[in-house]
Amino acid sequence: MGRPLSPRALITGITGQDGAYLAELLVDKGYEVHGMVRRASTEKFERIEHLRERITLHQGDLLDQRSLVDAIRASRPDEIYNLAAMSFVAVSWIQPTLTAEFTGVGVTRMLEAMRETAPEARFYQASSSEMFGKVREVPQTESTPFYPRSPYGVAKVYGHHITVNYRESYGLHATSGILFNHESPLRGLEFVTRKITWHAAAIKHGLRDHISLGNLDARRDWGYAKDYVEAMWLMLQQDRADDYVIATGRSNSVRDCVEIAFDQAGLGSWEPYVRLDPQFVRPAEVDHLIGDASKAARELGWRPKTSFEELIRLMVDADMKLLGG
Ligand code: NAP
Ligand code: F7E
Repeated sequence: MGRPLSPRALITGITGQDGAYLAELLVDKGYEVHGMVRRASTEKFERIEHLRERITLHQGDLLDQRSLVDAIRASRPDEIYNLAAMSFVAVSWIQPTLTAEFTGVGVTRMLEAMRETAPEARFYQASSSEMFGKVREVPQTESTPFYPRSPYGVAKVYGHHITVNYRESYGLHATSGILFNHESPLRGLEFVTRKITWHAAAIKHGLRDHISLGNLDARRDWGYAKDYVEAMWLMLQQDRADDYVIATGRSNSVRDCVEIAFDQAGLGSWEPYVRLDPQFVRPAEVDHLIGDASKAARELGWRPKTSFEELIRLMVDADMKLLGG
């Protein structure tokens, strides 16, 4: 059966960084885009404000099966992108069981809702390089064994395996994208790259006089979120559901990020502004996270377009503009 000319997509987590970029990409591609949002006393839809007239929102929560079934029934999606999760690793030690519910069991709830109401749809699960944790090999591929090092990583391993299990048990078109860190001007302020670019801009504008950070030697394989949502879409255009690693294949340290950001903000040397604070050091750290995305290059034709340095510089520029009024 051919793909519909004007397909419908449902995005959970549409108010997040990736949800916003993916919604934009799908709207541009002519999709009818639906998003699932959870109720809050104050709406926080800033990232999708510019798209509000062109998307349809449905109330729902990963903890509430009824709402997931209703969101799928109402949107009748050809593609479901399950991006919703408690995504901040540091908080997963503070709320470990809630993280398991959202980030782990929430995936089963979504798959069950899809099996019941839209079994022909294609499903994307937002898996993570955090599943590799204490890495078993470098670089990591789709066949590298998992060794998660945080409650978040453990929950994502569950979400990954249940996606594969539903694919094999019920023949669902269910794909797991194993994405390494990806950042942007829409990144939450608690994540280290955005924390650094925002503070560099704030210091330059005289709004702050320092930034407190944890482990400056921590390294990650960081890419640009806009490049990565394209990979999500490409995965669901394949006839066969599968697993794909998405990464740049290069790693940089938090220190490298600080150096580039402070240079871009025109602050010169960063040392006088950076304080080390143990509250930002994790109970367990992950080392040597470097992804090998050659399967995605071969089968999807996907390659990262934006280097780490370009990414941090564009994030600083965006924060300079944001704070400069
Ligand atoms: P994000 O900015 O933190 O967005 C998370 C989204 O999930 C938000 O829209 C949030 O809604 C929603 N959400 C959280 N709990 C929910 C619940 N119980 N019910 C319904 N919605 C809920 O995350 P992101 O960076 O865009 O990441 C998207 C996904 O990819 C996540 O699953 C993340 O774990 C995964 N991932 C991210 C990266 C990365 O580097 N960014 C790498 C690998 C995997 P509110 O706005 O209401 O809070
Ligand atoms: O930390 C170190 C910290 O919080 C990166 C999520 O999107 O990517 C993200 O998880 C590194 C860590 O991201 C601070 O110890 C130092 O080593 O930006 P982060 P993360 O934990 O890698 C993965 C792939 C996901 O799936 C997640 O959803 O930076 N670090 N000092 C710090 N980190 C923070 N947040 N704050 C600091 O002050």
